[in-house]
Amino acid sequence: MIGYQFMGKAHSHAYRDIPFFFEPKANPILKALCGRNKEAVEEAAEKMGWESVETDWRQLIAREDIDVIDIVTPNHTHAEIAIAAAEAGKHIITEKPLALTVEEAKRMKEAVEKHNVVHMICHNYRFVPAVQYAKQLIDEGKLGRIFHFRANYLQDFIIDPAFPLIWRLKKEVSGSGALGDIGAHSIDLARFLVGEIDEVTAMTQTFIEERPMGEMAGGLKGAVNSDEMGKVTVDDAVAIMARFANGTFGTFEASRFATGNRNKNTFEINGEKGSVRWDMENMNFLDVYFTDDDKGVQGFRRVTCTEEEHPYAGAYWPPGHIIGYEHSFIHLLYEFVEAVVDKRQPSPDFKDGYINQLILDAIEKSAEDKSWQSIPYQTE
Ligand code: SOE
Repeated sequence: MIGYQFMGKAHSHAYRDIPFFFEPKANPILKALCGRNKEAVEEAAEKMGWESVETDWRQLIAREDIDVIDIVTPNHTHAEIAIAAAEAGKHIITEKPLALTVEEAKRMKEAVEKHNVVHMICHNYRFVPAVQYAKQLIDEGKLGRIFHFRANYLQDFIIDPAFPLIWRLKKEVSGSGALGDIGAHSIDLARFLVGEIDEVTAMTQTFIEERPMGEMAGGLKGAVNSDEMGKVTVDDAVAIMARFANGTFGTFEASRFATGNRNKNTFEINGEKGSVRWDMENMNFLDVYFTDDDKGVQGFRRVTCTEEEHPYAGAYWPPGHIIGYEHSFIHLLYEFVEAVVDKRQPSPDFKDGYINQLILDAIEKSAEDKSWQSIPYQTE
C-alpha cells in the first residue's frame, strides 16, 4: 500500500478484518507499506501490521512478491502510480477520485485494460448494507419509475479561517475541493442507484480565499507549519442540477461549510411507488415509504439494516448490533480480493472512476461559464 494516513488506516484495518468475518478465497497479506518519511512509515507499518516498508513507490512496484498495489495517496499521484503498477502487471485499487483530470483518468483506464489487471476505485459508501438494500429495492421495482435523486454531502471541518491550507485545498494536488472529494461519492451513488447522468449545470463557491500554510495531521485535522498565507484554489461548496438518461431529476450539494454537519452523506430517492432515504451519520438505518401501505399507516418508516436480508450485515453480529464506517471498507476490499483471486472485474472500477471524472469535469466547466454541460460519454 502506498500511503498510510486516514485512508491507509481504513484500508489496513479492512484487509485484516476480511478473514475475520468473511470466507475470502485468499487472505490478503500486508507485505509492504510505502511512504516518503521512513520513520513515520515504519511506525505506521508496526502499528497496522505490515511486514516491510518502502520509501520509494517505484521500488515497491518492482518487487516480485507484490501482487496488488493499493493507492491511498493524494489525488495528484494516482495516475503515475497506477499506470506504472499496471505496466508491472499488478492489480490495483485506488482511492477516489480516480485522478486530477479526465485526461489522466483516461490514461489510467487504458493502462489497466491494456495490461489486463484487476482494477477498482474505493467508493466505499456503495458497500454500506443500507445502501446495498436500497439498490435491491430499486432494482426489484419496489419504488417504480424514479422521479428524483437528491443528495447532500455536508461537512464542516474547514470553516475556521485558521485551518491550514492542506492538500485537499490545492487544485494542483486535489483537482477540486468539496466537488471531487465528497461530491464524487454522491455522483457515484447516483450512478449506482439510479443510472447514468446526461447533463449537468452547477455553481461553486469558495468562502475563505486564503489560509495559513500547513499539512494534514491525520484524519481531517490540519497543522499550520508556517506564518505564510496561501491561496485556496478549489471550491468549498458546489450545487448541481442533473438530468439522468432515464429522465430522473437530480439535485446535489456538497459543502465543507455546512456548520454542524460532520460527515453527512445523504440521499433521498422518490419514485412513483415509494421512496428511500439514507444518512451516513445514521448509516445502519434506511427510511422507506411505500404508497401501497394502508392509508392509516402511510409514512416513512425506519428499517435497521442489520438482518440477514441486508447485504454483508449478516456476517457480523445478531440483528440490531450495528456496524460502522470502517465496515464499508471491509466489504469493498473483500469484493476486491475475491475479484483478484478470480481474475475478474469488480465494481466500481476504473471505468466508473473515469465516468465520474467526466461528470466532475462537466460540473466544473458548467460552474465556470454558467452553462449546461452534456457528459461526453462517446469519447470513452
Ligand atoms: C474528506 O472529505 C473525506 O475524508 C473524504 O476524502 C472521504 O472520501 C470521505 O469518505 C470522508 O471525508
